[in-house]
Amino acid sequence: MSINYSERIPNNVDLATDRKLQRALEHWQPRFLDWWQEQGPNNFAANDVYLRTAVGVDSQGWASYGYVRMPDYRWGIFLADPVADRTIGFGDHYGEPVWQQVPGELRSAFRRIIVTQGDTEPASVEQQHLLGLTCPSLYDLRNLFQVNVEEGRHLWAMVYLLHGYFGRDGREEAEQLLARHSGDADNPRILRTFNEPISDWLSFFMFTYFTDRDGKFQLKSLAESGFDPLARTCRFMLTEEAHHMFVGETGVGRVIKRTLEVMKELDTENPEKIRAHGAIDLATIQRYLNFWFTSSLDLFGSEASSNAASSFASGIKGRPDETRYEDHVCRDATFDLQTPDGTQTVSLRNAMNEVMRESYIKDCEIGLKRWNMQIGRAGYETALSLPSNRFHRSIGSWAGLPVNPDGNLIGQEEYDQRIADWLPGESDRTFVHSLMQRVVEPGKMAGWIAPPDRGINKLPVDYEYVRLH
Ligand code: BYC
Ligand code: FE
Ligand code: FE
Repeated sequence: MSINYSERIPNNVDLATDRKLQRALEHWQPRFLDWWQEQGPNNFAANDVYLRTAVGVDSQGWASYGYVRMPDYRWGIFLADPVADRTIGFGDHYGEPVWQQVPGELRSAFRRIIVTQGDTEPASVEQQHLLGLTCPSLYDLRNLFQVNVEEGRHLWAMVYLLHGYFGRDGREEAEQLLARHSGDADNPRILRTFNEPISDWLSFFMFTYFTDRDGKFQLKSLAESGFDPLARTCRFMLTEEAHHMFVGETGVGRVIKRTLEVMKELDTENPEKIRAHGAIDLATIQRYLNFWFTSSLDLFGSEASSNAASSFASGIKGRPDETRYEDHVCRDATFDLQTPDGTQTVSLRNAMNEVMRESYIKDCEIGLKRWNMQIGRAGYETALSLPSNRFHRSIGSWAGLPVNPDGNLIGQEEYDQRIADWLPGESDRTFVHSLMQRVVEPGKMAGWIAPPDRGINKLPVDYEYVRLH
């Protein structure tokens, strides 16, 4: 299905044939733009940015590239093409035809999950609101904005479902998605990670590597949903998501590359000397990694969860890549959870959050392997690692416990003494912030990050990705 760009809201859902829905969304559109203006990258509203915009939903050639001023970006509603005769792939309704409407008894559960998903999208734009002012290069500035406009579009994706399938309740939720704000003391975003500040680019790269990857896994599990419009929306969102994680993986990789260059040049592994030379020592990179990885682990919810069990049973949310599993019903299967009180055997359905978290962790390992190969090739033995999934948790059975990065319970006193080695502290943040100086000459990079291997869409690295004048 091709995308209609002649309408106020670009879409491939035949919006023009549903006047009521179209009017409701056209009413929401200026509120979205006001929100973007206030909470988005508003210092750059007048600049041309070299962005990709979705023009179709095929995997081949789905995007077109060109200069756009961000407030003029064509945010729209794009669903992946329907799969003929699709059936529900998991849970109690396994094998039944998918739903084109939300079953009445599942309304509030679906609404809750769509709202939670929708809440994260504008939250991330808010978190990254000021980053453009300290960009390490025009290339990175453009990537930040690409991620921002697409997270804005992901909000549209969820608002379309709320308006289209949840009536007045859905419209009210859509308003609330613009009213909550990241870090707001009175009206914060729903999930903790989306209230954490992202005020430096190392955090941005860690966030796009680890937290956007939670997005990938949550979207994959919603792409299995029995509610077909949700599944199709999420399938297309995943196409966009790949670039966000690319920004994270290559961003962290380039920071490491620059650090290794400085280590070679000075012939030292001494963090102070590396810092004095304007690069970020590997121990600091590890601490940032520890923070964003563990915060993102919390986004999967508790290990044992009755919400997760009923989402799976009722066909709301499957496992990422559900087809790879043999048993799609999981009525009798069990799962052994490692809790602070020892091994606890629970029903597999109740452990679905943990199943997802495990596949997420495996996916996280891939980038770590690549980064460690870089370090190894440079002749150093230091390796970055993912801390234990029990470390620094705020959700689930390990929440708030003094656990070290190896996963062992230790005394609270020792934990408090060692925490500065494991998580970014005041002095780390002050140092990293001191490096955040804006570099905007085409092709130039800040001193703490190596240039990318290649530019965007086959253009050179020194292309003027954002026109600042
Ligand atoms: N922070 O049974 P439980 C993305 C709450 S990222 C605060 O353990 P459940 C993106 C939970 O809400 C993908 N609260 O968990 C990335 C519940 O509260 P209520 C986002 C939390 O329900 C980067 C209570 O604890 N998408 O797209 O099985 C940039 C008990 O819950 C947290 C989704 O998350 C937390 N970390 O699962 C841009 C998908 N964790 O209801 C975008 C939709 C749990 O009792 N969401 N709680 O008041 C879901 O599927 C589920 O809501 C969750 C939680 C997986 C988040
Ligand atoms: Fe998103
Ligand atoms: Fe994303």
